[in-house]
This record gives sequence, structure tokens and C-alpha cells, in this order.
Amino acid sequence: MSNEYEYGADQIQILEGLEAVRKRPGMYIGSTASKGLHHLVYEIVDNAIDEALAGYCDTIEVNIHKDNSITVMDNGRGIPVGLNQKAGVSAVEVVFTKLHAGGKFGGGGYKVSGGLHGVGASVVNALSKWLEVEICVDGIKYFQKYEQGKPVINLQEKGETDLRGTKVSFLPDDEIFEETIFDFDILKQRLREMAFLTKGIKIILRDYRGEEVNEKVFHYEGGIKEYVQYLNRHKDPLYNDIIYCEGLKNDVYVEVAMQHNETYVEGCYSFVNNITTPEGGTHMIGFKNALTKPFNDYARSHKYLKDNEPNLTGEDIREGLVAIISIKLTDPQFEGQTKQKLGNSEARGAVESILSEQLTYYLEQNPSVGKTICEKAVLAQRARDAARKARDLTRRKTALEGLGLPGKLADCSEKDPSKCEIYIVEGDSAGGSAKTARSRATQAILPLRGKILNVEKARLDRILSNNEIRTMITAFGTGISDDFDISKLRYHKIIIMTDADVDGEHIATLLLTFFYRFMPELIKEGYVYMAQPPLYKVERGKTMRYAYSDDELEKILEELGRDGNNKIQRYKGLGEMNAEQLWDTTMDPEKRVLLRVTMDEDESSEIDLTFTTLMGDKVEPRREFIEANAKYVRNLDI
Ligand code: TSJ
Repeated sequence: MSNEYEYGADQIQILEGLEAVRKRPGMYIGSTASKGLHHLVYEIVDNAIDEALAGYCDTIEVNIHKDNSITVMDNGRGIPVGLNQKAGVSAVEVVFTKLHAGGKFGGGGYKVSGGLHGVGASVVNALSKWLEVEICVDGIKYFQKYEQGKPVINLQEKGETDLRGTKVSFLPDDEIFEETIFDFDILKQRLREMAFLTKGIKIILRDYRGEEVNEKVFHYEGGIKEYVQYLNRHKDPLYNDIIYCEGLKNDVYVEVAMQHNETYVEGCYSFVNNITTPEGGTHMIGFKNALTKPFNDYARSHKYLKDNEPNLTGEDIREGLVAIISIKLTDPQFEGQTKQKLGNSEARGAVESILSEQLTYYLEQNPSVGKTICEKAVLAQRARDAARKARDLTRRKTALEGLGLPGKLADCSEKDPSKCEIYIVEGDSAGGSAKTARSRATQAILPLRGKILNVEKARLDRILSNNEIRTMITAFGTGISDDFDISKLRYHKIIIMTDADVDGEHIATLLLTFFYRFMPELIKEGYVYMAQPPLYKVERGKTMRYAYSDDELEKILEELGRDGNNKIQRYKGLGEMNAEQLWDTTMDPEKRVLLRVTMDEDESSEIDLTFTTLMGDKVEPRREFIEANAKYVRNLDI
């Protein structure tokens, strides 16, 4: 066999590898919708982050161009351009044409990022219409171009340069992706997260698609300490310090930053090799274990906990705690249905021993912080006790009353939950109209009086004693928190119907916050919706039209003719509509518009913030939330 023939054979095998990626893109990037599209950028950026973690680069630029192509650039050593003996082509070409080639070449180049979909640059190449790479190394600029994963220009020199680094540009292939428009905010969020998780790195994101360049720079010398500060930025911290622990054990590098705030909600987020693990896993177990012993020992020795009182639970200690747990290890194993749960057993031990040792030391050094946390945890312990009693009471009550449904509920006659809807309506008067208007077979109405309890500001015992909330829990049939059972849900559409004003929006947010905290499955499973009442009614002679936005009003006026014969009414609340109008505009399944409330598990730290923001006392963030409101509700029926 001649050498040339061998080379060709090698090449064919490589191309087959990438054909597989194009044939089944979902296997490699999860989806070909928006999520998969954005994933392409993270794959490339991950490679530059690795270079930063190895200590060779400190700046990464990401540019979105007018044609929705992307450029990612770093100032690192440059991908090696020399011949790869085994593959018979340059190392660069191996990176872009061989599956799973990331970091396996060269000396000492280890790969820590990736893991979940850490499939590397070749997958991005395979799924791009074109991809160009430019490498500046030892004073020379190299260039290569690919189309749909295949080299169309071989690696070649392109003059001299003073620069150093790697630049990769690509255009996602519209034959593969349903969605090819990049969302600035999605990239912004993930790149910010990457910057927090990689202290010292500077990540610059620029969007060239608008009239003016939109630029964001993320640079956090404090790393995850600054991340915790950021997550608590609209809350009142219980103490000024951010507790920080760091160490290396069993080849696992562990970093933890944490700080309590005055709320009762826990916000602990874990990452493995810079990838979020919403379902936790061994590192999270290690974290939780590591909190209990040091705090209980400390609370007992300092008499915050009396001898006859039981130990604080992890939950007590984590009340109001915001924490980032970030670990790095070479061979992460992910488990569970969605492969988002860390399985490596050495991670548990590493986190547990590093954190508990350093926490014990920290508490001895910082007695005032120790006191503050212990006192909060002791209060949490008492509230938990009271909540258990309240819950027992609720349970006993339902048992006594049988399937006693709340009196205010106008239930539907249909029993199959998949056909049933419940409208949660703001105010008794709108509730009355809705009861008249509804389709009795499938639509139930539950009017709520005034504002419901802000669950961000109350512990479980108070929440469970709130009438509006108990009424909802009973109507849904699911129970709550640990008792929650989605199979008992009585309605597969839970529709929040509030006035289209700031108050209505506030009530909707209070409800969503309650669902998110205590019945998150409702949102995850897509059972929660927002009704969209119209903003305007336009009458002209016998014609009557409704507008759901200012744009739509303009369109209608354009259609009908702009003269003095239009009577425009602005609806300030649901109460201004009679039953028939309410049915026509907002409740008739044939005509209405519903927004489905969704959440992305990867974004839970941000969603948490979004909800909290509106709930807080600080006025400015509340306005921001209302503006961002449309982000977590996505259009459904239209
Ligand atoms: F792979 C890629 F295209 F996705 C990509 C890689 C994209 C970007 C923006 C940057 C990079 C990249 C790779 N930046 N820096 C590196 N470094 C190496 O590949 C490298 C260089 C030298 C050595 C060595 O051992 O000398 C090892 C490695 C892994």
C-alpha cells in the first residue's frame, strides 16, 4: 500500500465521522433549535477558556456579525499548526475534522471544560455552512477554510503578524438549524457566567447587527465570589463577607463561595468544569454534608443551640443562602435521564473535606458571622417545626372534608384533567364575569381577593396559613413542596388572568413566584399560562375590534380608516368588560391568546433572580423586571 493511498483512506474515515454529525446533529448538540444554535458558540468559547485555564490567554472576544456569523478570538498560544503524525494532516485540521479530538494532541494540553456536550470544534465545523480559522503563532499568520466540515482551502501562511492567538469564524448551516439568528441576551448570560467561573478572564461580546455596536465586557477578578455578590445584588446580605473556600483533593479542584441574605429562599448553584449541573450530584451532596457538622458543632459550643434542642438540618442552615459550588476534574461522569447530575464519587469527598475543614476555621476566625448564621438557622428550625404542624393540620382537614373544594371555586363538570382549565382571576368582580362567561364543562374559575402573600418574604408556616394559597392548593389537588404529586393535578391548564396594568402584573408575578418555589413541576411541565386580555376596543359603526397591543391598535386604525368615526376605549381592567366581551376576547379557546410560562433549567440562577427582583422592596429592580417580563413567557397559541 502506498503512503498516498493510506492518507486517502484516513481522510475518508474522518469525513464519515463528520457526516454522522450532519445526519444526526441532535446527538451531538442536543437540538437544532435555538438552544443547539447557541451551543455552537459555547463549544468554541470553551476551547479558548481551556487555554485561559492552562494560563496562556486572558482575553476572549465574541463577535456577532450582520449575517449572523460568529467570530471567537483569543490571545493564547494558537492551535498547533504542525503535522499530526498519526492523522497525516495538521493538528489544526485534526481539531476541526476529527470527532472528540479536543486537547488530545500536543504535550500537557489537558481539557477540563466540556463534559455535557463537550464534543468540540469538529462538531461546530460539521454544522457550519463555512468555518474559517486564523492562527497567529511565532510571527506568522496561518489560515484555513472549511465548508460543511470539509477543507476547501488547506492550511496556509498568510503573511506576518505581531499578534498571537486563535480566531475562529463560522456561519451555522441553515440546512441544519431551524433557527439561525443569535440572541444577544442568551449569549450575554452564558458568557457572563463563564467569566464569573473563570476568574481573571476578560470576555467581550459585541453585536454588529444593529445600527450601533452593542458591547458587553465581563471581567471578574473575584470569580465566583463576585458571582455570589451579583446574585445577592438586589437583596440584603446578612453579613458583609463572602465566605470562600478553595482547594485541591483527589485531583478535584474545588471552589465554593457563599453568603446568606435576609430572605428564606435557598439559591445554591453547582458547576462542573464550568457547566451548570441543575440536578446536582456528588459535588452537591458533598457541599450539603459539609455545612451540617461545622455549623452544628459551632452552634453547640457557642450555646446558640441548647443541649436539649435537636441538630440544625442542612435545610435550616441553607435558608437564605446563596452559594456557588464550582469544581473541576478531568473525567466527569454525568448520570440521570438528562445527563446533568454528576456521578464521580471522588467529588463528594473532595468538596466535603475541603469545605468542612475551611468552614470550621472560618467560623472560629469570624464569630460575628458565625453568630448571625446560627441565629438565622435556629429561627428556620423553629419555623420548620411550625410549618410541619400547619401542614399536618391542612392534611387532616382535607381528610375530614373529603374532597371538599373551596367554596369560591366554580369547578368544571369534566373530570379528565387534560381537558380541564382553571382560571385564576384577580378580584371578585372579574371573577363574577368569568363565571358567567365560561364554558362550564371544561373551565373552572377561582377568584382571588386582592394581593396574595409574597412568598419570598414569608416562611412556609405563614404561607400555608394564607387563605388564598390554601384555596389554590386544594383546587389544584396536588399538595405542595415535598408532598407535591403532579399526577393528582386536576387541570392541565392553569391560567392566570389579571388586569393588563402594573398591579395585575404584580399579582401575576406573586402567583408565578409561588408556583416556582413550591410547585415548580407545574411550570416545568408547561401547565401554567397567562391570559392576554385586550388593551383596547375600537368601535366603528357596527364593527367592533379588539387590540392586544399598541401596534395592533395602529394596524386596526389603519384598516378601518383614520377619521372621527372610531370610538376607542382603553381597558384599564378586566372589570370593564362584560361577560360576553370577556369570553370573546380572553377566554374562548377558539380565539384567545395564551402565553405559556416556561423556564429553562440551565437558567435557574437567573430565573430565581428575575422573580426575586420584582418581589424585593427596592423599586428600581422591580421596573426592570416588568420590562424583562416578556422573556420568560413565550407565545403559544398564535
Ligand atoms: F478549537 C477551536 F477551534 F474551537 C478553538 C481553539 C477556538 C478558539 C477560539 C481557540 C482555540 C484555542 C486552542 N486557543 N488556544 C488553543 N490552544 C491549543 O490548542 C494548544 C496550544 C499549544 C499547546 C501545547 O501544548 O503547546 C496545546 C494546546 C491545546
